[in-house]
Amino acid sequence: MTSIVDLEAKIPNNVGLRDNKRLLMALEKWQPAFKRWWQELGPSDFNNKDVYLRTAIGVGQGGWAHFDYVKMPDYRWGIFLAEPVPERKIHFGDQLGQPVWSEVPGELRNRLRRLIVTQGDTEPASVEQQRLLGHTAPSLYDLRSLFQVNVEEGRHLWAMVYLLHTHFGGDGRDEADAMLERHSGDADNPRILQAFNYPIDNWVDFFCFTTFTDRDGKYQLASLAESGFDPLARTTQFMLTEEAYHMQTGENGVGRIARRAAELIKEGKDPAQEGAIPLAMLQRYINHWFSASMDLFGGEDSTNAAEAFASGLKGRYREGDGIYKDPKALDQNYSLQVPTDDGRIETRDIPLRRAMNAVLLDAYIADCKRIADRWNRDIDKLGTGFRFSLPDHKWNRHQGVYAGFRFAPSGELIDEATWTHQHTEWLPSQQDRDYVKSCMQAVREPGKFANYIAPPAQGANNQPPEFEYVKLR
Ligand code: BYC
Repeated sequence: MTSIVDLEAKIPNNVGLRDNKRLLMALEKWQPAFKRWWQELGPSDFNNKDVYLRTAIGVGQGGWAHFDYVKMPDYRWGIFLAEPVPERKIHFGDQLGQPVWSEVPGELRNRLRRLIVTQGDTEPASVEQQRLLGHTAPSLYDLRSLFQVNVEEGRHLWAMVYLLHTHFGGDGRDEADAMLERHSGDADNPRILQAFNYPIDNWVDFFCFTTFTDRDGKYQLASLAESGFDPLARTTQFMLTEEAYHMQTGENGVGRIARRAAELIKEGKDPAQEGAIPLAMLQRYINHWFSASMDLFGGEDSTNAAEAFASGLKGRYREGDGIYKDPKALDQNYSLQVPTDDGRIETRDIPLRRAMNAVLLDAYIADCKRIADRWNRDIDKLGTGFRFSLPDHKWNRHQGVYAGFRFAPSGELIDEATWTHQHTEWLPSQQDRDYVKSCMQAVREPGKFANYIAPPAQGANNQPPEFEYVKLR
């Protein structure tokens, strides 16, 4: 059973919108609000330029996307769900082996809606955070990457809005409207999760965000792709296809900034005198975004997470690959390091189900370590002697069991005075921010790059780096 892709429709889709007039009308009513939001809070000032963009046109392996020049407001934001798996069964939690649901079970309605709203809220949030970045892009190649990420985050919002409209009636429509009413950093009506309220006004933040925060997106989407609620599983599965490019943009971007600094060091120059980013400064940005992104996993000991797992809504990373011994996760414990009020760390065993956020976070941290290793291998070749490291998972946390305690990046519990004295060595200081801002000069000639970033190893869609990725004239 393969779905029919309708690319001619006002809203391209493979969910049979044409045959569901009520839903179609509701979504077509939401569409102008989305377009208004894009004009007002999406990328500023580049909406009349031709950008070489990838557009999702189906869900088949290999040929799912089309590349061409398009003006961003004309981007064809569509609704695409991965192909259904016939006879799919819930493969974890209390309802193991039961058929998956195509409609929302009444008793899970609130919990599911909350998960979908939280996921959906991050998508427009990130576009808002990045709206001014186009003005300082270090190359046309990078400008295109930014806009590619932005339009696809817009499509991911559509993916969640589709679920809300289809499965949650009037409440869902209200939630879809609210997605465009909360705004990143708004004092009265901010985005739900804190990492999405920090402004991203320079490219060092952008590349760290796409490395670490988009990677949280990968892990959250992957665990929702295990869901017993089949429409959510199929939607998030397809979102992951696009998400891979966002993370690559980040990993390559940080790697290219590091490589440029390393090249200058090898030439006997000081990156700080050349408008490039010193490696120790880059490390502080990495520290900030890695720790802020760990907070997005929620508390390590969480009854919400236990219930989401037990009810079959949210599984573990790659649960469906059968890599966990017990798909019910019963009768097992997770050893959690917990700080005590008298200044010690003790190991406490908690039921595995309550540790589902921590289990997902562990997989995320291992992935981030592989990325840092790749950056290190690259700069090692230039002989800088510098090594990036990731701070301990307890460091600088504002959610979960470590919030409210002070740790050194090594994971050692420290007192407030030590933190006050040393935190500017660990996190970007105002001086760092001013310096990074001073490096953000726009470069708009095809094939040229700002002095703080090396060219990419290859261009987008097999085009060369000097391709005219955005037509600015
Ligand atoms: N900030 O039981 P707890 C992406 C709240 S990124 C503020 O410890 P739970 C993307 C929590 O809501 C991926 N509040 O954790 C990336 C709860 O409130 P209530 C986004 C927080 O609920 C880049 C209370 O604290 N997707 O896609 O198990 C660009 C206790 O919570 C935070 C998702 O997040 C926080 N950081 O887990 C574009 C997936 N953490 O109920 C896109 C959907 C916790 O007591 N969301 N709280 O009022 C979820 O699975 C869960 O909501 C969370 C939290 C993992 C976020």
